[in-house]
Amino acid sequence: MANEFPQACTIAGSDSDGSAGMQADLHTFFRRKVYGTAVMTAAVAGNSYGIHDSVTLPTTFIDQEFKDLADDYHVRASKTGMLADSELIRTVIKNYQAYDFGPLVVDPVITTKHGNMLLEQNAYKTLRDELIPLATVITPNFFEAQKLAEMPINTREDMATAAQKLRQLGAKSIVLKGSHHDPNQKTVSDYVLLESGEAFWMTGKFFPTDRKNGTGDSLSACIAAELAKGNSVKDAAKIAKRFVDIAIENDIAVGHKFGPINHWAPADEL
Ligand code: PXL
Repeated sequence: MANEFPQACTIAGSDSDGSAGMQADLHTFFRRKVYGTAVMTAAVAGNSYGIHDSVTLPTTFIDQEFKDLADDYHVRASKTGMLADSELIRTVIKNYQAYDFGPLVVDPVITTKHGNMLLEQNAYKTLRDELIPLATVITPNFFEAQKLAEMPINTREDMATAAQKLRQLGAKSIVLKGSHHDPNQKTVSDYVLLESGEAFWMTGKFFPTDRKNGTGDSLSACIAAELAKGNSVKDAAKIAKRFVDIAIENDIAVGHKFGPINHWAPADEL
């Protein structure tokens, strides 16, 4: 279709407080001027204090969500977030293989920032062995990278080694998010390993704020949005890092504890 508007899809869980999950992804798509669609896999009830309940959607319903989008929309890039268990991961894989949903950004969500489980205990093996091989890009955080690469990460060299291991799992490119656990650190460095073998660091300021919910979701959603617009993985990763940094830096007062990042922050020129 001539002049078709870029469309992206988040395949993820709904988070009732809007800070993370599907809602953060849709905020990001909107902010990056991409039309956002969503295949809902699960839903959590929570707020800025934590998550208090969750449900998964029936796999037949997820099949229908995929079918309806494929029948009408032109999804040019997609991302996965919370997939809850092995059955849901396999449902998503089956549908992703049946339809053209563009390049896939896999955010290998295992827990929330504050330790609530978003993936059943052993399902990370399904994620690692079955979904990651389909990924155009994976965006593990520090904890997820150590779990998936099966090694501790303490140094910059460890991050580079872990990224190589993650690529051996079959993901084409890796955006490995750096540690931000030291309240005295001044910067956070993410490591990017591209399909070509090119690797580089992305360093941003460390912001000591509690309003960081949805950072990982928004980073991976921003990469998917940029891919939907035709940008390279390299440019998409750089834009996404700046986008979330600006959204963390310009915090908004929403919720009383671990609040959301600010998707309205001035980030038009990236
Ligand atoms: O940020 C990870 C995440 C992903 N998906 C859902 C979530 C969260 C964190 O709270 O609630 C649905």
